[in-house]
Amino acid sequence: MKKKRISENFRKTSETEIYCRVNIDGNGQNKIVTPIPFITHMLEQISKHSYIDLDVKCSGDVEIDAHHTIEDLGWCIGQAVNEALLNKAGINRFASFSLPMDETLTSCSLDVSGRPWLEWKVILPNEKIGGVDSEIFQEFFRAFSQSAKMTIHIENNYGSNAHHVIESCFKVLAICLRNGLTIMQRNSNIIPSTKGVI
Ligand SMILES: [Mn+2]
Repeated sequence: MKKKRISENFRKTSETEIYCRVNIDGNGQNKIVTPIPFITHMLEQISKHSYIDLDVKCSGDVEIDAHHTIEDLGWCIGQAVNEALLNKAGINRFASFSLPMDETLTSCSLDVSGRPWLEWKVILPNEKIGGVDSEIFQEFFRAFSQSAKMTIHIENNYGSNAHHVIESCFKVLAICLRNGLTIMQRNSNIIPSTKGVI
C-alpha cells in the first residue's frame, strides 16, 4: 500500500498566516479562503484543472498591498506539493501544454526536476488585474517554483485581455501539474531520473 500523496502546511509570519492542504491524487475539490478574491479565483483554477484537492485558509497584511500574501501563498502551496510528492517515484515528471482562452494562448513546460527555476515570458497589458498590481503574479509563480522545486517555463504567446492572459497562466500550470505529477502504472516504483534521485 503506497503512502498517500497528501501534505499539510502552516506558515505564520508577521505579514501573513497561511494554512494549506494538498491531495495530489484528488479530483480538484477545493476550499479557498483568501483576502484577495481574484487570487481565490486563480487558486480555484489551479485545483480544478490540476485535480489536486486544495484547501487554503489565508490572512495577510493586504492593507499594505497584496504582495506578501500572494508570494507567500505560492511558497506555501509549492512546499506542500513538494512534500506530498514523497520520492517522486513513477511520476511523468515532464509536461508541456498550450492553453487557449478565447483570444489568448499561453504555453507552459514543466519539469519536476528538484531544481527550482522560473522562466516568465509574460507581459501583462494592464497595470492592475482584479485589483492586484499585475507585476505581483510573477512572484506567485517564482515562489511556487522555488518551494515546489520545479522548473517552470511560462510563455504568453499572444492575447489582449489581461484577465485571460493571467488566468491562462494559472490554468496552463494546472494542466502541466496534472500531467507531470500523474503516476504511470508500468513504472510506478521507478524514480524518473538516471541519478535515481530527484
Ligand atoms: Mn476568470
